[in-house]
Amino acid sequence: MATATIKAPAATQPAAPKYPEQVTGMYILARALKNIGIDTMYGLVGIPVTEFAYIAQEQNIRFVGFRHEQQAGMAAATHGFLTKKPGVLLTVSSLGFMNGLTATVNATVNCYPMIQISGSSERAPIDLDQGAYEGLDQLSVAKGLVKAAYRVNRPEDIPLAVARAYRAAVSGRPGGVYLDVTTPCLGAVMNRADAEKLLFTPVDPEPKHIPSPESVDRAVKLLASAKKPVILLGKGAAYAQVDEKIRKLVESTGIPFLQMSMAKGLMPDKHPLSAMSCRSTVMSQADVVMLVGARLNWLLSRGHGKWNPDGRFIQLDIEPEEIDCNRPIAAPVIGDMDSSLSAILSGLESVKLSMDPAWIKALQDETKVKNARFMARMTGNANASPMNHWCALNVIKPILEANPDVILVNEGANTLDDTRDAVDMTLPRHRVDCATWAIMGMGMGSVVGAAVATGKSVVAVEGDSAFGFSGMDFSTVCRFNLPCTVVIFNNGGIYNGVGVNMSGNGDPAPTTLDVNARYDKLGEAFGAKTYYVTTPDELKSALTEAIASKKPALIDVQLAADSGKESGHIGYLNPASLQNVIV
Ligand code: ADP
Ligand code: TZD
Ligand code: MG
Repeated sequence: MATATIKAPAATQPAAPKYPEQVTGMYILARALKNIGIDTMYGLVGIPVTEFAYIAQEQNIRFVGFRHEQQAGMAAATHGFLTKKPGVLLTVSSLGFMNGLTATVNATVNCYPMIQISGSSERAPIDLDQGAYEGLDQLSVAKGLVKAAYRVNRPEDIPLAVARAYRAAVSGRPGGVYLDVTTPCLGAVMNRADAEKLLFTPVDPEPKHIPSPESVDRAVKLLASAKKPVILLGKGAAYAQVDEKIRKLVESTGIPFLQMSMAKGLMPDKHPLSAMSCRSTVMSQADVVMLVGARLNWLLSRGHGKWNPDGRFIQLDIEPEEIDCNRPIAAPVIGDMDSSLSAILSGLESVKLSMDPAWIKALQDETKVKNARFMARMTGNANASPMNHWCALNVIKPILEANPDVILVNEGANTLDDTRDAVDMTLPRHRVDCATWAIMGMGMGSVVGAAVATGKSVVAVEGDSAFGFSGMDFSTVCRFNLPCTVVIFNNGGIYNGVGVNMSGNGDPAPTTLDVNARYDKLGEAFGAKTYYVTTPDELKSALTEAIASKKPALIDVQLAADSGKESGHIGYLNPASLQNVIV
């Protein structure tokens, strides 16, 4: 393809300040963020935050500019999950704020620490509803949806406001925090020396929370009494970065484990104690379940359904209100994961476990059978033409497993469920997906956030519908020249491309998208290396080359339109399915 190279004009950023002894609120905000350890900001600029972003860059805060605030927010959230430090999102007022808020609320739901900083209009015309530029009472909108929300009106309050936002994001159960900074506050001028004196480093922003000895004792005794125990690891355990203690808990007790989607790799999925392939058996038979940073929410049938009604639960969590939310918890241990695991590990030293050795043997035997069945399903589809999800995953699985340090981002319905089940993870915090809310549209933001926060390579496996929510921000992957490969499973629709519009009016069905779309052309527009693949061999060589290149790449994988079932693995959540209604 012939491309014209347009030369950028000379720099357009603001000149050096004329009065260096005077500084603005924007400067103080940048200094306060830098001072507290924020080195990256994701966002999308315009009035009133453009100059602030320039100043932040000048202060060596990396600014990663996006095409849509939601994606910038998904990047900040992913940054928070992977690093245990709040990711920061910068938005303009009103719609920019609203676009970003979706991601901040999603971060709150998922317990990722992040801070959304938004410029806002001056108070007086907002409060009297007088039609201010991009006028919206943003603080009121954010409150109630996020973990904490603050507004800062005076430049001298900025360092405190930043410290409070940081503390709120990372302490206790992590979450999304909103910080509203008014236009007058951003522009207000202060004496530089006075401003510098306000900067401070907060003491102990993420305090330890030591569990009570009684709660630990109760949990240890219950675990020791179990004949068929299981340890269930969630993304809170992955987030807490206590990998060695988790390994010790599993290996010193020999108790089998399950891992929730984003906890995969905390223990290697292929570990001999992994019961991942016998989830139903574990749910129905375990007599003691130890939840480690996992909630008993819809992803675990809210503690009912297949679960053994007589099973008893131990739950390690930092959030006391989580306990008993769906089912009585016999042994809650409230504390930060590091402290709780330390206490449990030392408690376990003086007890004898009663686990039945036949339990492990039965699970390992079942694992062998189930894994063989799973592999037969993949290899049985190896030559499908056109390709289907399993055929494509049969190629992708060994490549990703041979590159364990690549972070896997994953969204879609069948694309999500099948990829999660197919690709074994080896390392902690190497899988980021649509998580607790099962939202589409975390893709490109998470790809950018993961690559920027860790410096690692990223591969995203995206359904064609899922990709559509964030596709334009593939341009951000390219602009920042990140080592990321985006793989799109194009089956032409939401779940598949064979939906039927029963009116016969010629419109596409509600689930139908574009099975003939050439997503690779979209990648070409931004200068990425692109591939359009129709066979397993083409996919193999494209993915291998793309990962090795450490450059932006996009692979459009042509699937059959009938590949994939409605709602993937969770069709039972549809209203008619819940009522067993047929039509
Ligand atoms: P999953 O979806 O993997 O099951 P969830 O997001 O439902 O995981 O649960 C994560 C849990 O981990 C939350 O209840 C949260 O309060 C808890 N958590 C997060 N960070 C910590 C921590 N540092 N120490 C203890 N618990 C934590
Ligand atoms: N909108 C948002 C924000 N989140 C959602 N989860 C949905 C809509 C509904 N939805 C799903 O739950 S999965 C999905 C949608 C639109 C897309 C599935 O299609 P896909 O994957 O192309 O991404 P498969 O492989 O075709 O199933
Ligand atoms: Mg699809």
